[in-house]
Amino acid sequence: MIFRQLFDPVSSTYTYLLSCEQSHQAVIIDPVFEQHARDTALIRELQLDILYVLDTHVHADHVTSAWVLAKVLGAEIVMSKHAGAEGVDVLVDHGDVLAYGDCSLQVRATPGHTDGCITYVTNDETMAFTGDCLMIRGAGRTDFQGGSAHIMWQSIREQIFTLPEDCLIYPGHDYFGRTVSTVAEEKRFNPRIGGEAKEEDFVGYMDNLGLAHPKLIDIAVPSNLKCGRPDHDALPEEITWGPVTVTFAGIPEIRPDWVARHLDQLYVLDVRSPEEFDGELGHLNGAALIPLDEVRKRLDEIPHDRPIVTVCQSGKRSSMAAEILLNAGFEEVANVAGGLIQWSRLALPFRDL
Ligand SMILES: N[C@@H](CCC(=O)N[C@@H](CS)C(=O)NCC(=O)O)C(=O)O
Ligand SMILES: [Fe+2]
Repeated sequence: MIFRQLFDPVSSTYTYLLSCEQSHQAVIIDPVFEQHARDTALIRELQLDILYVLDTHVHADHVTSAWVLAKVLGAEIVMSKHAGAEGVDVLVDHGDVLAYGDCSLQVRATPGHTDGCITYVTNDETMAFTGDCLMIRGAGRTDFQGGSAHIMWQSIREQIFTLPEDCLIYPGHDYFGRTVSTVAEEKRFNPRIGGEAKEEDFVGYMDNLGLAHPKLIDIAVPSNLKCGRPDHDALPEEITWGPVTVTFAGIPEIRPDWVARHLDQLYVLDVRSPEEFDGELGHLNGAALIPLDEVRKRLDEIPHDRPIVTVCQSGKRSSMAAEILLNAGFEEVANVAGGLIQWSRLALPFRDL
């Protein structure tokens, strides 16, 4: 299985990407709105076909990107039928199974943090995505959204602690940088429900957490009850001047064949050395040469009236140049993916025929 754990540092949320190795059919669990571009870049680079976007519950602290991802990737939104959300494509309940290629996730109802909380368990029972039910050495709060410490006690004891001892626990959040635990570890060391804890110990602990409400609760809950669907169905703004995609590394890249057809409307910045510029690989018609080492001090030579595409031998130095230009305030900038090596491989023209 292909597996990635992603993090949103603002809300301390973990997002999980799970995919079947053979078919590349995949699911994403608990994606965060502000991270949708990062997540789609990774999904594109790993060539995953997202079938389902899953939210473990209606979050109170951040807005989900479920609606955006479902729209952009053509996936279906999945939530518990007890969550009360509208716009859900697949309403699931305890015992349901969601398959992606040769892999599947079993739905376990684990209410307590909210009524509609789900724990997703992989078919081999090696991983459990517990959302805000059992967390690493903690548990999701139970003081709003229909929460109940008594119900959470039951959920954890009956649905999570009954999993194999070495089953990995992947929570919805961690506020201290911890990434993963196991059933055995939490049974032993969880300070709220581990060891000899009895129900009244757990409930007493949970009822006295004394946490302030999440800062975004008044925005997040109404929005998540619509699966993060924005007003007027506004999709996130896209780059419109050319076919630019931002990579998982955060670099705006542009398709070289489009660049070849639009050379006269672009400022082509070649950042190799003068020797390479006049060397074997050649250079693009009309390209300006500023070696990468000099870009920072020669910014005033670069025009602001048209998009800039940066180019070098393999697209590495030019991606650094693109970053320098973006940081310097140039807005329409992209790196020519694969550089002149790829340009040459594609037999794109170097000069007017
Ligand atoms: N300070 C955070 C609070 C986040 C919060 O309350 N998180 C919930 C999950 S939605 C929780 O259960 N936290 C458990 C804990 O902090 O121990 C915020 O303002 O967003
Ligand atoms: Fe939550």
